[in-house]
Amino acid sequence: MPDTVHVLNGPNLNLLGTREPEVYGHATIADVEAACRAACARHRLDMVFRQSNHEGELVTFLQEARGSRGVVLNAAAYTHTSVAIADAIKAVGLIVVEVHLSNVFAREAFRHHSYVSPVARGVICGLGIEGYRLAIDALATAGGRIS
Ligand code: CA2
Repeated sequence: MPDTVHVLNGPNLNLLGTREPEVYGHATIADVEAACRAACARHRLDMVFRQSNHEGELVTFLQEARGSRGVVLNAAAYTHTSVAIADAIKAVGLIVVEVHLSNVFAREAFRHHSYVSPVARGVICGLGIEGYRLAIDALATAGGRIS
């Protein structure tokens, strides 16, 4: 289990590649999964890749990531609203790398605040699908858990 990375995706990310390509690019969620799988394989890490449109389900996914190497989390809109997701990250005590495809700081003011960032090890935004790969590289080399 410590050799598994969980890649968790929040609401509407299942629609990637179908709308707003100027914001989110042309990659589909299947492309994101394939890129993550290749990155994990390079580091000989197993991967669990999940997407949900439901806040509580994302909380469950985080709880199920206990014991893993870490979590790459794009909580999508819940980033900006969810105390429950922040609490779950604290509760599981894992390394979480927060990822956003778009540069949230170049967008609307409501996207500038994240409930996830204060409980994340690091944050990557604005680099598109590449951000997921960078987050996996970071988890592959980051040692241990957050105590
Ligand atoms: O940039 C990101 O990755 C975001 O997490 C994406 C979220 C947004 O609420 C965050 O502020 C930033 C939105 C994901 C919605 O994805 C769509 C994909 C295709 C078409 C429409 C929405």
